[in-house]
Amino acid sequence: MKSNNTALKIVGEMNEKQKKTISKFLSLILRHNPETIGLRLDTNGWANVEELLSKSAIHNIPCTKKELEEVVETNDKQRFIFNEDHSQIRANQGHSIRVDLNLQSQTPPDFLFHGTVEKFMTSIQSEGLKKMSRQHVHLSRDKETAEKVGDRRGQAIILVILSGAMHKDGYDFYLSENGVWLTDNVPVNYINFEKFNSRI
Ligand code: HQG
Repeated sequence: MKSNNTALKIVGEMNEKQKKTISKFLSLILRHNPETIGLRLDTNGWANVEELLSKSAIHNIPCTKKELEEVVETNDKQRFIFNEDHSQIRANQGHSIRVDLNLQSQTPPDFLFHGTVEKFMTSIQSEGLKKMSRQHVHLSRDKETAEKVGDRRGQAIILVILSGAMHKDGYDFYLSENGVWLTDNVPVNYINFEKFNSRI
């Protein structure tokens, strides 16, 4: 009987590894390369859910609608969102392809944080933060998130961004559905390098 229960569990629930695989695949398709599976996003970044699922299955990433719902709902960073009737899905931020997320300019907190690593510092100190391959520079309200972002690449260096001053000087800031602050670029004079410089 025990083995039956286990089997049922495997059929009924996804484990963390399966969810991560699908989440990474969705990031690839919905932020960077929809053409990998022959999918087209509309100008606002939306994909048709049925088409996404059928094309994913053809490309060996089988996923049911229920599993997709579970991945979206439980995603640690709430990376994806459905439209009202769940017939469409898109990424909340992080795109490298050009999409219009209809984000409204907002007043940011006085300070925001950016996590990076030492190897980029010479360049950041001379040209500021650039969006690189994405559509925006990504900033966070809290230090911990910036630390996690930096740690993806090694030992995180946390930069404090004078977002309030930037905004007063006319720079636009946007807040994604999942709480990431976005802006086009951060010139050097709005970055506090004090902590970094005191180490060298
Ligand atoms: C650096 C993940 C040299 C910048 C994360 C960063 C985040 C420069 C890298 C989200 C530079 C770009 C975004 C300059 C910036 N010279 N390097 N002038 N300006 N850089 O991945 O902020 O899991 O595009 O410091 O958690 O690291 O995908 O940006 O190190 O939220 O949802 O160039 O991606 O979220 O890297 O990460 P990225 P990011 P997901």
